[in-house]
Amino acid sequence: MLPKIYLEKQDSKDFSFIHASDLHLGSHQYRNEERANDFINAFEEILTLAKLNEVDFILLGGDVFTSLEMLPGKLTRIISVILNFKKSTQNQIQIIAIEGNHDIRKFSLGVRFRNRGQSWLKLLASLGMLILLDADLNASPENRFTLYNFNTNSGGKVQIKNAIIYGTRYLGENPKEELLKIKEAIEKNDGLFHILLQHFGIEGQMENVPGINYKDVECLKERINYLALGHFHLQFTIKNWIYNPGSSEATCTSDFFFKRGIFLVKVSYDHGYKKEVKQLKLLNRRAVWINIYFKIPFQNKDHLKEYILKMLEASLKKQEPLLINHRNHHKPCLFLKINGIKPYKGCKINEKELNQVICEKFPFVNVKIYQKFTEPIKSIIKYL
Ligand SMILES: [Mn+2]
Repeated sequence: MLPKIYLEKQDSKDFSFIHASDLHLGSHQYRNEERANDFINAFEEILTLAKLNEVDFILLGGDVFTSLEMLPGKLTRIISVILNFKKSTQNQIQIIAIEGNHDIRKFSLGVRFRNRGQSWLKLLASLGMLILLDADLNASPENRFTLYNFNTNSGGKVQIKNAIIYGTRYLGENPKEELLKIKEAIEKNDGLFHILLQHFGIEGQMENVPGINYKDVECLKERINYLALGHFHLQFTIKNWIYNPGSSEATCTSDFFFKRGIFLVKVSYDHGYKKEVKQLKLLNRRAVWINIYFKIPFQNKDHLKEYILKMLEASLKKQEPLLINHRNHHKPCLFLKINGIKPYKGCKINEKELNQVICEKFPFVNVKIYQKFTEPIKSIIKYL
């Protein structure tokens, strides 16, 4: 049975929701405190946007957590963010999630824990803090998606107003057969708006990243009004029925270049369902790229460091208006590319140390250093 609040709101066939994915909570937590908090801030921003737009529910398409390893302080903050949200919205906006491949990943040893069935999402669901959809695809078609039970905190589908949301855990890289099983189990003519929450990518949407062939997904189209995906960190939509919002914060360098964000979806009913999908951008931390060229082969460590700092200062002077005028008040991430002539052996750059020195002197939260040099002798010969 649905909580009372939904029964009261059942009258209207119109509803709205937010679709986000790949939040990767827990990223950077061992290396950089501020960057680790960015991911929780993005989650908090999603919840705030849900509240401001008075949506009926929030969908999280998996990879909510980046691995099974989670520091207690970070989990404490995540729980308090959810509790505050629930309190301030009188528990009217449900958070509905599925597990992605990262939610079941043990990061440090690369061991997959899929068979042990543990995840932080399961913990949050068992505490009633969110709805974790997890269908049993091995059951008979009518028992695959059981209606979510708010007493046992389990089930494969949940109805909110006229939306019915179906969801499964991560099904692997090529869940062709599972998709047919899902299709079989989805009711045909119940008059509801069908959403399927899944964690997989579609082939061709990201260069050199494997995904499922669209033809294998297409079988779902006749049963699904909105296929809510997660997995690819790049945002994409296909033929007005497949939606992938992209990661909520940049998890790696390439994410900084991707179009990413969340979808705000409004569904109205007038002799059939009509959906309006709006892309919203989140206030993510920004990145700055600076390139430094070594014209000489450095022989002295201090000279090398001084040179980098001097060049950085000069380069930042030019970029200063850019740094100040941005709507995001956070200090940016710096991507520092160093190339030119290779320093001598005793002059190797200690990236950890250089990161620290730069962050102390300049307004950056973190520095990622890329070094690409040409051999000193070869380059000299070239100029002889
Ligand atoms: Mn992901």
